[in-house]
Amino acid sequence: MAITQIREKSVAMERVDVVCSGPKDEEDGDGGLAVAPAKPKLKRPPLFKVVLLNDDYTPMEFVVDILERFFNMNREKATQVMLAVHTQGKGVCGIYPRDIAETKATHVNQHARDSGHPLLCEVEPSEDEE
Ligand code: TYC
Repeated sequence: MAITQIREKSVAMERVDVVCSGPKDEEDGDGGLAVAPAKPKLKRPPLFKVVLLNDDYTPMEFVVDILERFFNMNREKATQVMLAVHTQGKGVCGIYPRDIAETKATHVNQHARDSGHPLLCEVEPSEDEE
């Protein structure tokens, strides 16, 4: 006999799919209904790149300090990324969910402005998210 999903029902805080499993006379205490836990519908959040743009005026040392401070890089990694941005025009500092990416970029831009440098940090969708 075909199993027909008829509705969903909450049991002890857990969402369950309720399916009809047979004729009424096969009573099993569930009124002819078999219950199975619903598959958790979890999705990873879309990810965003935090990108640093090159300019002619921000000191290299300031950019290295930014990468250490806001992106938890060690000095060697921060220097590599700074030089990549310097030579290629832009570079990725990290990849995060949208809110974290936006907050990091805002903090970097605010710190640069407070320090009198034109450094620009932007957020863009990560490859697979576009
Ligand atoms: N081009 C800058 C200089 O020569 C250094 C620099 C690197 C600036 C990376 C910004 O995102 C940047 N002083």
